[in-house]
Amino acid sequence: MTYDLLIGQKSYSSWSLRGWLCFAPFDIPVTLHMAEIYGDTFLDTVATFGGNTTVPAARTPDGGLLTDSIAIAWHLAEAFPDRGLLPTDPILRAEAQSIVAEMHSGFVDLRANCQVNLRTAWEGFEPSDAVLADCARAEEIWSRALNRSGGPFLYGAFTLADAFYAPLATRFLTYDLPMSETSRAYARAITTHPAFLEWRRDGLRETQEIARYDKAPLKRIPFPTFD
Ligand SMILES: N[C@@H](CCC(=O)N[C@@H](CS)C(=O)NCC(=O)O)C(=O)O
Repeated sequence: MTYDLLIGQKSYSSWSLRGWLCFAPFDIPVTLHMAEIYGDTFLDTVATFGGNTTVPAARTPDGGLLTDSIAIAWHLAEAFPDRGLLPTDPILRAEAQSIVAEMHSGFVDLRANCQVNLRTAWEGFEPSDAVLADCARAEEIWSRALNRSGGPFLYGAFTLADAFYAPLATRFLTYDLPMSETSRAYARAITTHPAFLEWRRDGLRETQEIARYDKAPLKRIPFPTFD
């Protein structure tokens, strides 16, 4: 009973990271397949897999095709109801689903201006007011959930909500965006989770750099690892 998941480069593909984190933290078996985002063969690889122009895409063990991260998340929550993908309390579960949906459709300025890059951090990035507004909304969502749960994740244990906010947490680190101590502790919990560490370790072995994600002339500094 193994799923197949098509992903992009691990250092850069934020939606692929979300896809992976819908499986690995919950011990759901998955075989990864690679499509190189912004590469010449990307669209052909996605089409051959059965996807629709973007990654991640997933094939279920019984032949279902899931062409969007949020469909993967909701399918797995339904298929594995006892693995803690969502909080059991109905109100918390509804709220977790709401913030996943908000992540999926929102944070446009933060996502457009601060691309995921797990290979480095940048010194001296100056966020626009629109990016800062997205940061403030993330801060609001995280602090509400973390103050209630006590952490380390939004609903205590790792859930799909954390899978969806993980790439945002890495953006705060890569671009040194303003965050409270509560959010910093959250970013630490995300980036020291074993499934994230495995993903980033593989990503650092990838040799290709995506030129459009380069923030030169900003200076490269190490991605924080909380060692
Ligand atoms: N709504 C999609 C968005 C996926 C998405 O934009 N993925 C990016 C990779 S991080 C992609 O495939 N980009 C390639 C392209 O748009 O050409 C989902 O949630 O699955």
